[in-house]
Amino acid sequence: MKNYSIARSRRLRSTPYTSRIENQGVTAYTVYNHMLLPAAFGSLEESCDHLKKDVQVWDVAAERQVEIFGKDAAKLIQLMTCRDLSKSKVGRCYYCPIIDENGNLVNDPVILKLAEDRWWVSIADSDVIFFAKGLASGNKFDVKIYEPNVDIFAVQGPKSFDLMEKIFGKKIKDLKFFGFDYFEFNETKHLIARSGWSKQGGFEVYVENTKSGLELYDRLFELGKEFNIKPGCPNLIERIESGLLSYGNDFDNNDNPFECGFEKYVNLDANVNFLGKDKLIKIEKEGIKRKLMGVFIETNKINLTKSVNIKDDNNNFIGELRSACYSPHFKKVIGIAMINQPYCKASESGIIEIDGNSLSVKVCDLPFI
Ligand code: THG
Repeated sequence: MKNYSIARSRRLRSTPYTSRIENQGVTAYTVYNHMLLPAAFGSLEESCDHLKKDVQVWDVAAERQVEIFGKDAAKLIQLMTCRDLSKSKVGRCYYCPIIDENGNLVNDPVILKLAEDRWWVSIADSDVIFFAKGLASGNKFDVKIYEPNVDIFAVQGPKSFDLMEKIFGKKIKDLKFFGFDYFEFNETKHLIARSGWSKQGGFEVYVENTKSGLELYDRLFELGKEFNIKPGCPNLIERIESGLLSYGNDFDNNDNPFECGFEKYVNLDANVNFLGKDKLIKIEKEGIKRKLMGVFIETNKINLTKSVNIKDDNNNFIGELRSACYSPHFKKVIGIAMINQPYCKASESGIIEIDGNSLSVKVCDLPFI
Protein backbone atom coordinates (compact mmCIF):
# COMPACT_ATOMS: atom_id res chain seq x y z
CA MET A 1 0.00 0.00 0.00
CA LYS A 2 1.28 3.46 -0.90
CA ASN A 3 1.99 5.67 2.06
CA TYR A 4 0.26 9.05 1.72
CA SER A 5 0.91 12.02 3.94
CA ILE A 6 -1.87 14.13 5.44
CA ALA A 7 -1.76 17.82 4.48
CA ARG A 8 -1.16 20.13 7.43
CA SER A 9 -3.13 23.29 8.11
CA ARG A 10 -4.46 25.40 10.95
CA ARG A 11 -7.46 23.08 11.25
CA LEU A 12 -5.17 20.14 12.03
CA ARG A 13 -3.66 21.68 15.11
CA SER A 14 -0.06 21.12 16.14
CA THR A 15 1.04 21.21 19.80
CA PRO A 16 3.71 23.19 21.66
CA TYR A 17 5.81 19.99 21.58
CA THR A 18 5.49 19.25 17.84
CA SER A 19 8.81 20.80 16.80
CA ARG A 20 10.55 18.88 19.59
CA ILE A 21 9.10 15.47 18.74
CA GLU A 22 9.88 16.03 15.06
CA ASN A 23 13.53 16.61 16.01
CA GLN A 24 13.32 13.54 18.25
CA GLY A 25 12.22 11.20 15.46
CA VAL A 26 8.43 10.86 15.41
CA THR A 27 7.57 8.61 12.43
CA ALA A 28 3.73 8.61 12.39
CA TYR A 29 0.89 10.77 13.57
CA THR A 30 -2.78 10.15 14.08
CA VAL A 31 -5.43 12.87 14.38
CA TYR A 32 -7.21 13.22 17.73
CA ASN A 33 -9.50 16.08 18.73
CA HIS A 34 -8.49 17.83 15.48
CA MET A 35 -4.88 17.78 16.68
CA LEU A 36 -1.66 15.91 15.95
CA LEU A 37 -1.13 12.93 18.24
CA PRO A 38 2.13 11.02 17.70
CA ALA A 39 1.48 7.34 16.91
CA ALA A 40 5.01 5.96 16.46
CA PHE A 41 8.68 6.62 17.00
CA GLY A 42 10.00 3.80 14.81
CA SER A 43 9.12 0.22 15.77
CA LEU A 44 5.99 -0.21 17.97
CA GLU A 45 7.47 -3.41 19.39
CA GLU A 46 10.73 -1.77 20.47
CA SER A 47 8.81 1.20 21.95
CA CYS A 48 6.54 -1.20 23.85
CA ASP A 49 9.54 -3.04 25.31
CA HIS A 50 11.19 0.22 26.26
CA LEU A 51 7.98 1.56 27.89
CA LYS A 52 7.77 -1.56 30.07
CA LYS A 53 11.39 -1.16 31.26
CA ASP A 54 12.40 2.49 31.36
CA VAL A 55 10.70 5.88 30.95
CA GLN A 56 9.17 7.82 28.07
CA VAL A 57 7.83 11.35 27.58
CA TRP A 58 4.67 11.58 25.44
CA ASP A 59 3.12 14.56 23.65
CA VAL A 60 -0.53 13.95 24.55
CA ALA A 61 -1.68 17.56 24.15
CA ALA A 62 -4.46 16.11 21.95
CA GLU A 63 -6.15 15.00 25.19
CA ARG A 64 -7.93 18.38 25.26
CA GLN A 65 -9.61 19.86 28.30
CA VAL A 66 -13.20 21.07 28.35
CA GLU A 67 -13.40 23.44 31.30
CA ILE A 68 -16.76 23.76 33.04
CA PHE A 69 -16.86 26.66 35.44
CA GLY A 70 -19.65 28.26 37.43
CA LYS A 71 -22.48 27.79 39.90
CA ASP A 72 -24.05 24.83 38.05
CA ALA A 73 -20.76 23.14 37.02
CA ALA A 74 -21.20 20.07 39.25
CA LYS A 75 -24.80 19.63 38.06
CA LEU A 76 -23.77 19.72 34.40
CA ILE A 77 -20.86 17.30 34.97
CA GLN A 78 -23.19 14.80 36.69
CA LEU A 79 -25.80 15.21 33.94
CA MET A 80 -23.18 14.08 31.40
CA THR A 81 -21.86 10.96 33.17
CA CYS A 82 -23.35 7.73 34.55
CA ARG A 83 -20.61 7.60 37.21
CA ASP A 84 -21.80 8.85 40.62
CA LEU A 85 -19.74 11.95 41.41
CA SER A 86 -21.68 12.98 44.52
CA LYS A 87 -18.77 11.97 46.77
CA SER A 88 -16.02 13.23 44.43
CA LYS A 89 -13.16 15.23 45.94
CA VAL A 90 -11.12 18.20 44.78
CA GLY A 91 -7.66 16.94 43.78
CA ARG A 92 -8.90 13.68 42.27
CA CYS A 93 -9.36 12.38 38.71
CA TYR A 94 -12.32 10.19 37.73
CA TYR A 95 -12.63 7.97 34.65
CA CYS A 96 -16.19 8.72 33.50
CA PRO A 97 -18.24 7.39 30.59
CA ILE A 98 -20.26 10.23 28.99
CA ILE A 99 -23.71 9.10 27.92
CA ASP A 100 -26.26 10.47 25.45
CA GLU A 101 -30.08 10.40 25.51
CA ASN A 102 -30.08 6.87 24.04
CA GLY A 103 -27.79 5.49 26.72
CA ASN A 104 -24.90 5.32 24.24
CA LEU A 105 -21.33 6.47 24.77
CA VAL A 106 -20.23 9.96 23.72
CA ASN A 107 -16.72 9.85 25.18
CA ASP A 108 -14.71 8.28 28.05
CA PRO A 109 -12.77 11.17 29.58
CA VAL A 110 -10.80 11.53 32.75
CA ILE A 111 -12.59 14.22 34.77
CA LEU A 112 -10.57 16.38 37.16
CA LYS A 113 -12.30 18.16 40.03
CA LEU A 114 -10.32 21.41 40.38
CA ALA A 115 -12.90 23.04 42.71
CA GLU A 116 -16.60 22.52 43.48
CA ASP A 117 -17.41 24.94 40.66
CA ARG A 118 -14.49 24.20 38.31
CA TRP A 119 -13.85 20.96 36.42
CA TRP A 120 -11.69 19.77 33.54
CA VAL A 121 -13.06 17.07 31.26
CA SER A 122 -9.94 15.52 29.68
CA ILE A 123 -11.49 14.13 26.55
CA ALA A 124 -10.98 11.29 24.10
CA ASP A 125 -11.61 11.87 20.40
CA SER A 126 -15.10 13.44 20.11
CA ASP A 127 -16.42 17.01 20.38
CA VAL A 128 -17.66 16.96 23.98
CA ILE A 129 -17.57 20.76 24.15
CA PHE A 130 -20.64 21.11 21.88
CA PHE A 131 -22.51 18.35 23.73
CA ALA A 132 -21.81 20.18 27.02
CA LYS A 133 -22.83 23.57 25.59
CA GLY A 134 -26.07 22.11 24.23
CA LEU A 135 -26.99 20.58 27.58
CA ALA A 136 -26.05 23.74 29.49
CA SER A 137 -28.08 26.01 27.27
CA GLY A 138 -31.11 23.65 27.11
CA ASN A 139 -31.14 23.44 30.91
CA LYS A 140 -30.36 27.17 31.41
CA PHE A 141 -27.38 26.26 33.58
CA ASP A 142 -25.18 29.03 34.96
CA VAL A 143 -21.81 27.81 33.59
CA LYS A 144 -19.03 28.87 31.27
CA ILE A 145 -17.70 26.19 28.92
CA TYR A 146 -14.46 26.56 26.94
CA GLU A 147 -11.25 24.84 25.91
CA PRO A 148 -8.50 26.27 28.13
CA ASN A 149 -4.89 26.53 27.02
CA VAL A 150 -3.70 23.22 28.52
CA ASP A 151 -1.24 20.92 26.75
CA ILE A 152 -0.57 17.64 28.53
CA PHE A 153 2.64 15.72 28.29
CA ALA A 154 2.89 12.34 29.99
CA VAL A 155 5.87 10.73 31.71
CA GLN A 156 5.26 6.97 31.57
CA GLY A 157 7.12 3.82 32.53
CA PRO A 158 8.56 2.27 35.72
CA LYS A 159 11.45 4.74 35.89
CA SER A 160 9.13 7.77 35.69
CA PHE A 161 8.93 7.84 39.51
CA ASP A 162 12.68 8.21 40.12
CA LEU A 163 13.01 10.69 37.27
CA MET A 164 10.18 12.91 38.52
CA GLU A 165 11.59 12.74 42.06
CA LYS A 166 14.83 14.29 40.77
CA ILE A 167 12.92 17.38 39.68
CA PHE A 168 10.06 17.65 42.17
CA GLY A 169 11.43 15.89 45.26
CA LYS A 170 10.09 12.98 47.31
CA LYS A 171 6.55 14.34 47.61
CA ILE A 172 5.74 13.53 43.99
CA LYS A 173 5.96 9.84 44.92
CA ASP A 174 3.21 10.37 47.52
CA LEU A 175 0.64 11.13 44.81
CA LYS A 176 -1.97 8.37 44.80
CA PHE A 177 -3.21 6.80 41.55
CA PHE A 178 -5.60 9.30 39.91
CA GLY A 179 -4.71 12.00 42.45
CA PHE A 180 -3.31 15.37 41.37
CA ASP A 181 -1.57 18.32 42.96
CA TYR A 182 0.47 21.39 42.02
CA PHE A 183 4.26 21.05 41.88
CA GLU A 184 6.78 23.84 41.33
CA PHE A 185 9.41 23.92 38.60
CA ASN A 186 11.56 27.06 38.24
CA GLU A 187 9.01 29.11 40.17
CA THR A 188 6.05 27.98 38.06
CA LYS A 189 3.39 25.67 39.46
CA HIS A 190 2.24 22.79 37.27
CA LEU A 191 -0.77 20.53 37.81
CA ILE A 192 0.56 16.96 37.84
CA ALA A 193 -1.59 13.84 38.08
CA ARG A 194 -0.56 10.25 38.66
CA SER A 195 -2.24 8.87 35.57
CA GLY A 196 -1.65 8.14 31.91
CA TRP A 197 -2.76 5.94 29.06
CA SER A 198 -0.50 2.99 29.87
CA LYS A 199 -0.44 0.44 32.69
CA GLN A 200 3.29 0.96 33.25
CA GLY A 201 2.80 3.76 35.79
CA GLY A 202 3.58 7.44 35.56
CA PHE A 203 2.37 11.01 35.50
CA GLU A 204 0.60 13.55 33.36
CA VAL A 205 1.67 17.20 33.44
CA TYR A 206 -1.18 19.58 32.54
CA VAL A 207 0.91 22.44 31.12
CA GLU A 208 -0.76 25.86 31.27
CA ASN A 209 2.41 27.97 31.20
CA THR A 210 3.84 26.87 27.84
CA LYS A 211 7.27 28.45 28.29
CA SER A 212 7.85 26.73 31.64
CA GLY A 213 6.33 23.49 30.33
CA LEU A 214 8.80 23.39 27.45
CA GLU A 215 11.69 24.01 29.86
CA LEU A 216 10.39 21.14 32.00
CA TYR A 217 10.11 18.91 28.92
CA ASP A 218 13.76 19.62 28.04
CA ARG A 219 14.91 19.15 31.65
CA LEU A 220 13.28 15.70 31.75
CA PHE A 221 15.31 14.61 28.75
CA GLU A 222 18.55 15.99 30.32
CA LEU A 223 18.02 14.30 33.69
CA GLY A 224 16.47 11.23 32.11
CA LYS A 225 19.66 10.08 30.38
CA GLU A 226 20.58 7.87 33.34
CA PHE A 227 17.13 6.23 33.10
CA ASN A 228 17.43 5.60 29.33
CA ILE A 229 14.64 8.10 28.61
CA LYS A 230 13.11 8.15 25.12
CA PRO A 231 10.31 10.03 23.40
CA GLY A 232 7.19 7.91 23.01
CA CYS A 233 3.44 7.98 22.56
CA PRO A 234 0.42 5.90 23.51
CA ASN A 235 1.51 2.45 22.32
CA LEU A 236 -0.98 0.28 20.41
CA ILE A 237 0.53 -2.99 21.69
CA GLU A 238 0.79 -1.98 25.34
CA ARG A 239 -2.72 -0.51 25.43
CA ILE A 240 -4.35 -3.58 23.85
CA GLU A 241 -2.43 -5.97 26.13
CA SER A 242 -3.54 -3.83 29.11
CA GLY A 243 -7.17 -3.54 27.96
CA LEU A 244 -7.18 0.27 27.78
CA LEU A 245 -10.07 1.05 25.43
CA SER A 246 -9.97 3.66 22.68
CA TYR A 247 -13.07 5.72 21.79
CA GLY A 248 -13.63 5.63 18.01
CA ASN A 249 -11.66 2.39 17.68
CA ASP A 250 -13.02 -0.14 20.19
CA PHE A 251 -16.33 1.62 20.87
CA ASP A 252 -18.26 4.63 19.69
CA ASN A 253 -21.66 6.34 19.83
CA ASN A 254 -23.43 3.13 18.71
CA ASP A 255 -22.38 1.25 21.86
CA ASN A 256 -23.56 1.43 25.48
CA PRO A 257 -21.45 1.25 28.65
CA PHE A 258 -22.59 -2.27 29.59
CA GLU A 259 -21.44 -3.60 26.21
CA CYS A 260 -18.03 -2.01 26.80
CA GLY A 261 -17.37 -3.41 30.28
CA PHE A 262 -17.91 -0.05 31.98
CA GLU A 263 -20.52 -1.36 34.46
CA LYS A 264 -18.34 -0.42 37.45
CA TYR A 265 -18.66 3.22 36.35
CA VAL A 266 -22.46 3.06 36.05
CA ASN A 267 -24.62 4.05 39.01
CA LEU A 268 -28.39 3.82 38.54
CA ASP A 269 -29.34 4.85 42.10
CA ALA A 270 -32.12 7.37 42.62
CA ASN A 271 -29.81 10.22 43.72
CA VAL A 272 -27.75 10.18 40.50
CA ASN A 273 -29.29 12.22 37.68
CA PHE A 274 -27.80 11.87 34.20
CA LEU A 275 -28.95 11.96 30.58
CA GLY A 276 -29.95 8.55 29.22
CA LYS A 277 -30.38 7.02 32.69
CA ASP A 278 -33.86 5.64 31.82
CA LYS A 279 -32.30 3.91 28.79
CA LEU A 280 -29.50 2.38 30.88
CA ILE A 281 -32.04 1.10 33.45
CA LYS A 282 -33.89 -0.60 30.59
CA ILE A 283 -30.71 -2.06 29.07
CA GLU A 284 -29.58 -3.37 32.46
CA LYS A 285 -32.97 -5.03 32.99
CA GLU A 286 -33.13 -6.60 29.53
CA GLY A 287 -29.45 -7.58 29.44
CA ILE A 288 -26.94 -6.89 26.68
CA LYS A 289 -26.85 -8.64 23.32
CA ARG A 290 -23.10 -8.25 22.71
CA LYS A 291 -19.93 -7.37 24.57
CA LEU A 292 -16.35 -6.18 23.97
CA MET A 293 -14.03 -9.18 24.31
CA GLY A 294 -10.40 -9.99 23.65
CA VAL A 295 -9.42 -12.19 20.70
CA PHE A 296 -6.31 -14.14 19.74
CA ILE A 297 -5.71 -14.42 15.99
CA GLU A 298 -3.46 -17.07 14.46
CA THR A 299 -1.12 -14.77 12.53
CA ASN A 300 1.91 -12.62 13.27
CA LYS A 301 1.10 -9.43 11.38
CA ILE A 302 -1.94 -7.16 11.05
CA ASN A 303 -2.74 -3.55 10.23
CA LEU A 304 -6.44 -2.82 10.77
CA THR A 305 -7.78 0.31 9.08
CA LYS A 306 -11.46 -0.58 9.55
CA SER A 307 -13.45 -3.17 11.45
CA VAL A 308 -13.53 -6.74 10.13
CA ASN A 309 -16.39 -9.20 10.54
CA ILE A 310 -15.81 -12.40 12.52
CA LYS A 311 -17.85 -15.40 11.35
CA ASP A 312 -18.33 -18.97 12.48
CA ASP A 313 -17.73 -22.11 10.36
CA ASN A 314 -21.22 -21.77 8.83
CA ASN A 315 -20.62 -18.14 7.81
CA ASN A 316 -22.85 -16.78 10.61
CA PHE A 317 -21.89 -13.34 11.96
CA ILE A 318 -20.28 -13.59 15.40
CA GLY A 319 -18.86 -10.14 15.87
CA GLU A 320 -16.62 -7.34 14.72
CA LEU A 321 -12.86 -7.02 15.19
CA ARG A 322 -12.18 -3.36 16.02
CA SER A 323 -8.50 -3.11 17.06
CA ALA A 324 -5.56 -5.50 16.66
CA CYS A 325 -1.79 -5.67 16.83
CA TYR A 326 0.98 -8.24 16.94
CA SER A 327 1.91 -8.87 20.59
CA PRO A 328 5.52 -9.97 21.17
CA HIS A 329 4.38 -11.12 24.64
CA PHE A 330 1.81 -13.61 23.26
CA LYS A 331 3.71 -14.21 19.99
CA LYS A 332 0.51 -13.77 17.97
CA VAL A 333 -1.98 -11.10 17.02
CA ILE A 334 -4.33 -9.94 19.78
CA GLY A 335 -7.37 -7.76 19.32
CA ILE A 336 -10.50 -6.20 20.78
CA ALA A 337 -13.82 -7.23 19.25
CA MET A 338 -17.53 -6.60 19.80
CA ILE A 339 -18.86 -10.16 20.06
CA ASN A 340 -22.55 -11.14 19.86
CA GLN A 341 -24.38 -13.39 22.29
CA PRO A 342 -24.10 -16.33 22.68
CA TYR A 343 -20.51 -16.22 21.43
CA CYS A 344 -19.16 -13.72 23.96
CA LYS A 345 -17.42 -16.13 26.25
CA ALA A 346 -13.82 -17.27 26.47
CA SER A 347 -12.70 -20.03 24.07
CA GLU A 348 -15.46 -19.51 21.46
CA SER A 349 -13.84 -19.54 18.03
CA GLY A 350 -14.37 -17.98 14.62
CA ILE A 351 -12.76 -16.91 11.37
CA ILE A 352 -11.79 -13.60 9.77
CA GLU A 353 -10.88 -12.94 6.15
CA ILE A 354 -8.00 -10.51 5.67
CA ASP A 355 -6.33 -9.88 2.28
CA GLY A 356 -7.83 -13.11 0.94
CA ASN A 357 -6.54 -15.19 3.87
CA SER A 358 -8.75 -17.01 6.39
CA LEU A 359 -7.42 -16.67 9.92
CA SER A 360 -8.72 -18.44 12.98
CA VAL A 361 -9.88 -16.34 15.94
CA LYS A 362 -10.31 -17.35 19.57
CA VAL A 363 -12.35 -15.26 22.03
CA CYS A 364 -10.92 -14.47 25.49
CA ASP A 365 -11.64 -12.22 28.46
CA LEU A 366 -10.25 -8.69 28.79
CA PRO A 367 -7.74 -7.50 29.87
CA PHE A 368 -5.15 -9.80 28.32
CA ILE A 369 -2.64 -9.00 31.07
N1 THG B 1 -5.30 10.92 30.32
C1 THG B 1 -5.94 12.12 30.23
N2 THG B 1 -6.91 12.34 29.36
C2 THG B 1 -7.29 11.33 28.51
C3 THG B 1 -6.67 10.08 28.56
C4 THG B 1 -5.63 9.88 29.51
N3 THG B 1 -8.27 11.56 27.62
C5 THG B 1 -8.48 10.62 26.55
C6 THG B 1 -8.32 9.18 26.97
N4 THG B 1 -7.06 9.04 27.73
C7 THG B 1 -9.49 8.77 27.81
N5 THG B 1 -9.53 7.34 28.04
C8 THG B 1 -8.98 6.73 29.14
C9 THG B 1 -9.08 5.35 29.26
C10 THG B 1 -8.55 4.70 30.38
C11 THG B 1 -7.91 5.43 31.36
C12 THG B 1 -7.79 6.79 31.22
C13 THG B 1 -8.33 7.44 30.13
C14 THG B 1 -7.34 4.78 32.57
N6 THG B 1 -7.98 3.72 33.08
C15 THG B 1 -7.49 3.02 34.23
C16 THG B 1 -7.76 1.55 34.05
O1 THG B 1 -8.57 1.20 33.19
O2 THG B 1 -7.13 0.79 34.75
C17 THG B 1 -8.08 3.52 35.54
C18 THG B 1 -9.54 3.72 35.53
C19 THG B 1 -10.15 3.82 36.92
O3 THG B 1 -10.11 4.87 37.57
O4 THG B 1 -10.72 2.83 37.36
O5 THG B 1 -6.36 5.23 33.12
O6 THG B 1 -5.01 8.80 29.60
N7 THG B 1 -5.58 13.10 31.06
